[in-house]
Amino acid sequence: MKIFLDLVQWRITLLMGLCLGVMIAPPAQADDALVADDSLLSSTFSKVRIGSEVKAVMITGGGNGIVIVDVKTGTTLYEIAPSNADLNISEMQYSITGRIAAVDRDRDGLADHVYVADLGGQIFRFDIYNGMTGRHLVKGGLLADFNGDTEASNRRFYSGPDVTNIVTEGKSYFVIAIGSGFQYQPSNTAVQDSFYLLKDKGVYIKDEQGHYTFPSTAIGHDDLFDVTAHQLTAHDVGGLNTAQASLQLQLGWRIDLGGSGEKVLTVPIILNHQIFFTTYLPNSTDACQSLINKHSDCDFSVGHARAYLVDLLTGNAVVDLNQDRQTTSIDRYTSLKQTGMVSKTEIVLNNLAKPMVCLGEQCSVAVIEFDQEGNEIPCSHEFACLTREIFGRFERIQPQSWTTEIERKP
Ligand SMILES: [Ca+2]
Ligand SMILES: [Ca+2]
Repeated sequence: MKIFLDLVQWRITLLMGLCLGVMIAPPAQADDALVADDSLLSSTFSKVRIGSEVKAVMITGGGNGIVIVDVKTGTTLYEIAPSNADLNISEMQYSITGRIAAVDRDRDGLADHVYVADLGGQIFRFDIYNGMTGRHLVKGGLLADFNGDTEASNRRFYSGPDVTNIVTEGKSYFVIAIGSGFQYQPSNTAVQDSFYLLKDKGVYIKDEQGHYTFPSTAIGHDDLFDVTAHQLTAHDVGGLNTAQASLQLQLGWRIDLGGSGEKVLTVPIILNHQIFFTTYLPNSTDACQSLINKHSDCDFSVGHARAYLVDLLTGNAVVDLNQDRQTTSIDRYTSLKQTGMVSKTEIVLNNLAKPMVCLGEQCSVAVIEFDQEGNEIPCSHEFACLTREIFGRFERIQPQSWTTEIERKP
């Protein structure tokens, strides 16, 4: 996925996708802008302070571990691995190929938390204690493990998470949005893949040593509230209250993807308290078999894609996409016209009056438009209905306050 936001005073270029890097550069640093290419893979760029020295760093997945590299000298400053590293984490037994999300929680330009996901369906958080030196610079551990013991639950994260800070009703926590999918077997239908929204409260709770805390055991697939059936729209008040209470108590929600072999292969985007993500669905065996029976070719490698837009806190559909006057689970997504995987997702914001969202060859306006009399112009088709909700009434997004990793309630 790519987002471009070009403003006179300010520039963000955010490049995400199967191979990705992230650069967020205010104008003073624009000349140092790092351009993402395939070689950057899971890398993210930030700054850390070691002792009194501020260093520009690349944080990158290397095999089963992570290294923090000084971008000026190429020196490895810190290594996290299963063993023989500055920080040893025994659970790091799987490759890290997806985006690494770095969060600067106090906006001082220094990264404070780093989230990574691996091919074993695990999610880790690492906390950077800026100003410390040696092994004390980073602490961290396992947050969640969404991989089970069966073929159906063998979930993997090839692409990384998006992370944001939630401040609501006096409660503060981070949320991590991520979807699972076996990228190297796109036609696989044996795994039940899911989309997850995980709450991380440990970034607001410190232990007696002053360190951020972790769950005593990793959060699992069944620990999250299953919103697949869209119970949060129940018409009976009792059912609705029960569902809302359960959601409040649990450490997040999950949607078990409903299409045969449906999987997430790209990084989601959290924006405007919604999550925008795409899925890939392979051609089904049945569909192929019927073609083969008719002596036609069937290419298993070409499936199709869906675009989802869901509410950040509930996983619910945000708009009645198919316009049948009820908002249900199928209003979460629209099927894209293109066949195959979405390799390139773009939100193009270089025209502030009319930003566009493009998924593959399909483009549509990303804001709600009004006619000259101030009446809302209705959306014309499902994809248009979905994309225009991404920014809604665009002026609510204040460029100076918006970053991809931190989102606060207006
Ligand atoms: Ca910071
Ligand atoms: Ca509907």
